[in-house]
Amino acid sequence: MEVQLPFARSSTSRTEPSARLTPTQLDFWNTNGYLVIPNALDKATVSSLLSETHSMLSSLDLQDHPMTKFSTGQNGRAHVGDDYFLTSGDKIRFFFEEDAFSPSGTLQKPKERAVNKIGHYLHELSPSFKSVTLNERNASIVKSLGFRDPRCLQSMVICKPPEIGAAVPPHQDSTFLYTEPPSAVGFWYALEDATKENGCLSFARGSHKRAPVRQRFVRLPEGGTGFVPNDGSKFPDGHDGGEEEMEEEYTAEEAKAGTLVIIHGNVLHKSEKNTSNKSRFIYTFHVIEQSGSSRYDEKNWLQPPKDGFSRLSM
Ligand SMILES: O=C(O)CCC(=O)C(=O)O
Repeated sequence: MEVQLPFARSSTSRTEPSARLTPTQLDFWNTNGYLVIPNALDKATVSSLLSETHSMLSSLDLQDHPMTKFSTGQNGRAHVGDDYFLTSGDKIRFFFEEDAFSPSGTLQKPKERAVNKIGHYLHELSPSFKSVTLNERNASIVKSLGFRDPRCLQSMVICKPPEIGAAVPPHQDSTFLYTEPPSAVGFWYALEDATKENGCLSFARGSHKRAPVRQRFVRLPEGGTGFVPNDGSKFPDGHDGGEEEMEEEYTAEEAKAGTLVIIHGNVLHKSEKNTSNKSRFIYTFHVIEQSGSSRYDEKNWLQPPKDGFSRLSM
């Protein structure tokens, strides 16, 4: 469901107005664990991010690429966890769709239609992605959600190419980006229309209040990555009170290009395979709390770059 209200603008900056969420938006967020904000990016910005994405894809050199596929670990396959992935936190790297390859391992799609995602440091290394990430407006949004020192720790373009763009199974972002206590929030910007046909997001509404973060996705001592039980806090406030097992129902949220979806780290969400002939490019980045007692540890698959995670604003 779209919450159509515009951001509440403050007059602190002429060039980049800050944007607190309105009471109606906050109410939707608190009830459902996500928020859809149409027209958050104007057409010119969307078009410049898309052309930057196309130019990154065309500059991808297959000769010296390890052909790492992005696997979410379904159907008995290992989750992606090679060195190319583990050291991508301060680089721009390309991860392929599993279905872009023949059974014998040959790439059978043009590279522009074979990449699953590009990550994970666009927010520092690409000026156009940096400017839509590290800014006062995004800082104001997360400050209205209670953040004190919000830091961006990863960013990516998810391409979901036509016909083969893989499904993303139900998950909680705090499984992958764990802080003690959990604090992750995702920003997801549609760069093209996301529809049921090309794999828009779906949410188990309200699951952020009942679904504990039971697992963490970590670097394994023997190498690679895997899921381990979470022995820390399972909800953001550190109180494990809301646990409730239930069969979840998912609500699809179609989103026009330029729409922002904000995602709570505990909310269960997913997207289906793109079986259509249209791509579904989106840009997403994640924010964690870094102030005071919030802790980010060395078990996380993603480790901070040498200067630490990026401040959302000065
Ligand atoms: O864009 C998608 O299909 C999934 C994105 C997602 O679930 C995430 O970034 O947490």
